[in-house]
Amino acid sequence: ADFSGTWRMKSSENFEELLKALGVNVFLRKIAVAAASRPSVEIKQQGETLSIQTSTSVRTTHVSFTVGQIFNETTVDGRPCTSFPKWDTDRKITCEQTLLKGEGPRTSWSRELTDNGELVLTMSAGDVVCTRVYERE
Ligand code: RET
Ligand code: NA
Repeated sequence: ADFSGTWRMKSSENFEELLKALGVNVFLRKIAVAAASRPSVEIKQQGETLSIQTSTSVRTTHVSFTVGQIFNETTVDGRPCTSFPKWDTDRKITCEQTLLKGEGPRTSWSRELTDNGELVLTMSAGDVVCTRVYERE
């Protein structure tokens, strides 16, 4: 599967609930939700190595990882963690996160390329799952 491309978000469910589950207060949540409604996502992939830049007006993240290898990133609320991405199917990567310090709900994400060429991102915190669907720009 090739995740490469520039992606535009079509739909998002439960993003605010996700931040709430992570303990982000209502003031910061509203700012984050507004910003995250118009992300720009650029993915470059070479083999099993992906580079993903997610840009919003208030926060831009860049991660680079190889599937099957532990790497450092931050949770969606900005806490440093280690992440372990694995192939779930040949079109879906799932990644469990472990906080470097402190306590919090279990977090993970997945990215899947669907049959119709969309990218589905899920982000989980405890029982809460946020689902964001992207199409190529
Ligand atoms: C935090 C808390 C502190 C204040 C702000 C935040 C903003 C987060 C944003 C996240 C966007 C995430 C996306 C993820 C994947 O698609 C860190 C929650 C402002 C804007 C777009
Ligand atoms: Na997004």
